[in-house]
Amino acid sequence: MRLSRYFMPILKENPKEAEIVSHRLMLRAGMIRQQSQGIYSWLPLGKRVLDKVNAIIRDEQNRAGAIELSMPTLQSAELWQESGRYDAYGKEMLRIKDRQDRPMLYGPTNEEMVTDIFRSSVKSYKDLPLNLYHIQLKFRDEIRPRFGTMRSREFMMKDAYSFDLTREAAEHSYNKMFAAYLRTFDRLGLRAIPMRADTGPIGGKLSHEFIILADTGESEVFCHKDFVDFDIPGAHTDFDSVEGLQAIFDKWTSLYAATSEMHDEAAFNAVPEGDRLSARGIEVGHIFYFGTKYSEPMGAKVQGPDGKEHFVHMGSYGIGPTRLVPAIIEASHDDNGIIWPASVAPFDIVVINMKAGDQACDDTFELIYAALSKAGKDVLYDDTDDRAGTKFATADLIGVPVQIIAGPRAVANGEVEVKDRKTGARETMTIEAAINRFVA
Ligand code: P5A
Repeated sequence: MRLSRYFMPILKENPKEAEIVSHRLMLRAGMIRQQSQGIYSWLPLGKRVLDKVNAIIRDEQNRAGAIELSMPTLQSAELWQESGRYDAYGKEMLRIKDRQDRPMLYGPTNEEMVTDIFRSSVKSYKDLPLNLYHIQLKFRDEIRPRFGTMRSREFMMKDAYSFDLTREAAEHSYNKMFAAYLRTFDRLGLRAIPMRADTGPIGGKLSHEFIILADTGESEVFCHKDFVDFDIPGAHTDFDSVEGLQAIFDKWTSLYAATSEMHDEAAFNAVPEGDRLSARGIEVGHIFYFGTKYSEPMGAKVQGPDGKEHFVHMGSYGIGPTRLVPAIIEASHDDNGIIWPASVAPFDIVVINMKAGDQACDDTFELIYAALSKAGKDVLYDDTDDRAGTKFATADLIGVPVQIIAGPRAVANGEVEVKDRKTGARETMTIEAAINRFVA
């Protein structure tokens, strides 16, 4: 991508409305724009990061056996009347009428709709287990939307829904998502700790929130500090192994970890004082097992091996991609801007031509840009005629992991500088060596 032809509206000044660093940096880097309270456009740079986050989420959902579909944002009120949640959900639900005066709503979640899909076609235990997910916009008319896309009214969610014949089988489905979430957040460069959590309007008794420790987090959390160094399940985790996944779940729930709603002061005080971590955190995921809460009122049942009909046991599993992007920034930035983990960086490399218009510089950078792009790298080529200082500031602000920099003097020597955004380390090398480093 040539920066001269890209759309990346950088802000020079700190936006006054932004209270936390991630919101400030997302606005300054031209990643998002607020359209109305708690409703955002994702501009091209932000969209690239969001897509990379979603690709990792999708990859790990698929690995764990979940199947992707796509459900609409607008739902009929009827389904919610069946489950009994239409009235219970309250003011957070955006209620709409269509031209025939039929009550509709902008979905805050999809338990009812997916249960309707399930009951329309699954009739036998032989089709179970089943886990269906989508990555779709949601709307919750939050009383206090704030911190940009961290808590917005319209937001994206990956929501998965599992269906099983028995409670035991449903627990295995829960454990699959539990392990998949640990892997997902790790690949996003985050350490998320599963904590016992309140189930709120979704319901059920078994539930974990996945929390990233951060001073700007909205949740108050309490946990054993050893969680910070626990091992993440590997890429070869067997998601069909009931014992294997139970062992992962047991290990990751063996020590104290709870959000403030579930906090048990006495149990926390039993943790040795030096091991207690009482902190603030950002909830990036939340998983639930709620048994037959939706399947019973909505009549979602299958025939079991005993020939009888059984209401299916369900769970639901949410991750917030549009919250994860600012959460990653909260965890990874410095005074100059964002520092993206390579896995979600909007570009792999930014190449900075310090003197666009100078023939030798232009020729050299065209060559570097072509070679890296051909090798499959996502490259941002700063070919603008901005001052070098502006270019460096922009490159640092947008947080691309690697910068390749040169002006006329370096180019005359056949050299470029390679800068690591995270450490700030700079290395001078030949143009060929720089290309080979990232192509090999
Ligand atoms: C689980 C999947 C649910 O809605 N139903 C379907 C269940 N859970 S939840 O905890 O309410 O939300 C899941 C995740 O969505 C993100 N999230 C938000 N992100 C940005 N702004 C919001 N207002 C918002 N509300 C929820 C969070 O990551 C949450 O863990």
